[in-house]
Amino acid sequence: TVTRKFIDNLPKAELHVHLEGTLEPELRLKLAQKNHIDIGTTSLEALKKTYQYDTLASFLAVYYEAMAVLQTEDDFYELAFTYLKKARQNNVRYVEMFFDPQAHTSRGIAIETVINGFSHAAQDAKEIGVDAHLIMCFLRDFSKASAYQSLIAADPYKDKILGIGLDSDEHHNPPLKFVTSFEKAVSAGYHITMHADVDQVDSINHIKQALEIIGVERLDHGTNIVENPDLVEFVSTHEIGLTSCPNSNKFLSQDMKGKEVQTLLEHHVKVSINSDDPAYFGGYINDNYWSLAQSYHLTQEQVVQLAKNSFETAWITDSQKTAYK
Ligand code: ES4
Ligand code: ZN
Repeated sequence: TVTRKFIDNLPKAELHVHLEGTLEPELRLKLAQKNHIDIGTTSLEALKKTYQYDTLASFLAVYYEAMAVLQTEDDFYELAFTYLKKARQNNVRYVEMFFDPQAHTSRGIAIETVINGFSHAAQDAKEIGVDAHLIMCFLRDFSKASAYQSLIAADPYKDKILGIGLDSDEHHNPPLKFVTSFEKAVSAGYHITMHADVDQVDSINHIKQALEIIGVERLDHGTNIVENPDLVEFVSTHEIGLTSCPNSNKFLSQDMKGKEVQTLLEHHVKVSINSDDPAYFGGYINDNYWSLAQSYHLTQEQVVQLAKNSFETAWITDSQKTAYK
């Protein structure tokens, strides 16, 4: 078995964390006061009581509502740098962070404000020993035209963005809806990944589209491929990274999907452990490793393999990788 101390000390890469999902109620309250935004209460206790969700849709409603307090470049900077300091405390040496520009542009914030704030924080993270990069996501419950516009709008900031992802509500929003934008993203030199949230309707078909037609390099969640031996074989031979998020799964599916993670490890699939939306799902990356390790009695070897997989499926070159090992 493995101790909490072992997990805490292990160097890790985090590949699946939404910056907007790191907005703690405390910072939300502080920014609401600073920006004079009415969020219905000034009490932290009362605010925390509104954090109630047990499905992807009910979670996303609270999550988008909370973002209203993010207004200025400084706000986006503070959000990201606060997360990056916590990541460093968790011994995260390398991170690729998702963000949702459409969740901000749709309420009148310029994409420049969002990207400049986040990327400035990523630059400053070097000084605290974290190598940080950005993945821009399309909201899959917005139109395909909106995704395309978002990609065009990001063009002036291309050197600040490592990859393109797809998140938000998966129901009736398959990967193929966005095939044009993802093709364009690949030709522009971006890495690509997509969410395949656990226990979603038509998930296996969505995963097939993502892997076989769009050609994603990673799948976010995606652990239910264990149902389908052909997909396990595909993901294993093509070294597709799967970013699993135990505490998120526990909230939204009442199951950490630890059995699935263990099965994937047995099949040499490069699955990793991540925090998803740590301000909403009860903890940062070490809490996620720890809850999974405890609930499923993971061995030290399994935990080390999960951390190795996080570096091996990161979008860094082999020479960069040796620096972390
Ligand atoms: C998300 Cl858990 C999850 N699924 C889909 N989209 C998201 N955005 C933030 N967290
Ligand atoms: Zn996610």
